[in-house]
Amino acid sequence: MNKQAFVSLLTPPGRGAVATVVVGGQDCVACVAERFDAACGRRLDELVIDRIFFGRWRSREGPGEELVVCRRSDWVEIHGHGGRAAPASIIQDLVEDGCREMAWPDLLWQTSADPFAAEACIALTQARTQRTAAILMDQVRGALREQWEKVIRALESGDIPTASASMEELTQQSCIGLHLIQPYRVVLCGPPNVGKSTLINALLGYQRSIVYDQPGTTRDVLTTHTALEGWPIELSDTAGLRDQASGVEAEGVERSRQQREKADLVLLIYDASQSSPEVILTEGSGQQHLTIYNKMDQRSSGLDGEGIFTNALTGDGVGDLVKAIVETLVPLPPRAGQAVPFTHRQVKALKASQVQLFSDQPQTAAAILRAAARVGPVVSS
Ligand SMILES: Nc1nc2c(ncn2[C@@H]2O[C@H](COP(=O)(O)OP(=O)(O)OP(=O)(O)O)[C@@H](O)[C@H]2O)c(=O)[nH]1
Ligand SMILES: [Mg+2]
Repeated sequence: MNKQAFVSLLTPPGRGAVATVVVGGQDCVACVAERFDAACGRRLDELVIDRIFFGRWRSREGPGEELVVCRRSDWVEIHGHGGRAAPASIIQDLVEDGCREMAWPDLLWQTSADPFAAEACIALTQARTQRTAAILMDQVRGALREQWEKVIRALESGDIPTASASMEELTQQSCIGLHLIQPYRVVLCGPPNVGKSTLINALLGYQRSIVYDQPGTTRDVLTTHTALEGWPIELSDTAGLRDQASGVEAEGVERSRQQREKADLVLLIYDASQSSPEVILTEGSGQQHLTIYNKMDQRSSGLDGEGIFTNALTGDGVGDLVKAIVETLVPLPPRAGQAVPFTHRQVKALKASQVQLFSDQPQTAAAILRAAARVGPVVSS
């Protein structure tokens, strides 16, 4: 018989000492009570909330297992053996008893009063740096919700200047917010043999790309993940660009072009030992780029180009390059506690609301924001 209860595995799949299964919903205590015998002899509904109790799980198949149960005010946690099989068997027992199994993000989404906090918790599991995690933690604590509500109040009361200024600030921050999980794409390109691969290795701090003193060494696009000043970055090394390339090399040049088109920032690398390096144009004008002259140790006296000078072999100038990359990608990092929209769902709602505001429909703009601040059935990232 179906119960008003759901069950979810909270710990990630794979090896682990302990797995945590959570049972929620109106009938959660009754469901767990059917299976759990506390060693102290008391029934689950008599157990003190927020205290852990050791006992035995009675499984339909097999001998069951010894585990720990903790009754919370709205749900029950079961902490048992880790791995895949042990929690799967507990979940199966509960599903057979009438509980509904739910993926943990859906559980979080459906049980949270604040969808922004729920989305931030989900995103936190994918945050790769402390800096991005700290920004998401601010949203868990309510930064985005507060600002969102401020905009709604301003729209509803007709305070349009405050509403549009706050929305503009949110829109600016969303450019960063959408890169808290998805890294910025930075693509290195330039003529053959200028030191692109050596520079990638210098940025990463280890030998990822093959370096060789002959042109045409890198053929395919090679991507690597790193973090610069706490911002997640995907670095792509590409084949040296030259017009006469043919065969495999020509394919590499074409892939390099495709990679550049997807980039958030293109690093154009030139050889500082040449007085007039061949100019490379970035297709798709308006694409952000930085000009770098590598091999500054062999700098030609005839070179008068402007850019960042590096020596990829010694690391000289690489710090300036990192600084320039970060300042270009993240010109206005959020202040501590600032509201940052970070999912496409939030940004879509914000844009739709702004469109209504521009069309002189503040009440509709407010309604769109209000709808996006309510918990819905679908989780989108
Ligand atoms: N003197 C000097 N040599 C460098 C510097 N950076 C790279 N090199 C050398 O330049 C040569 C080419 O380096 P790579 O990093 O393979 O150059 P690339 O641009 O990736 O070359 P392709 O993949 O063939 O397009 C190697 O012998 C490097 O050791 C530098 O700053 N100064
Ligand atoms: Mg290379």
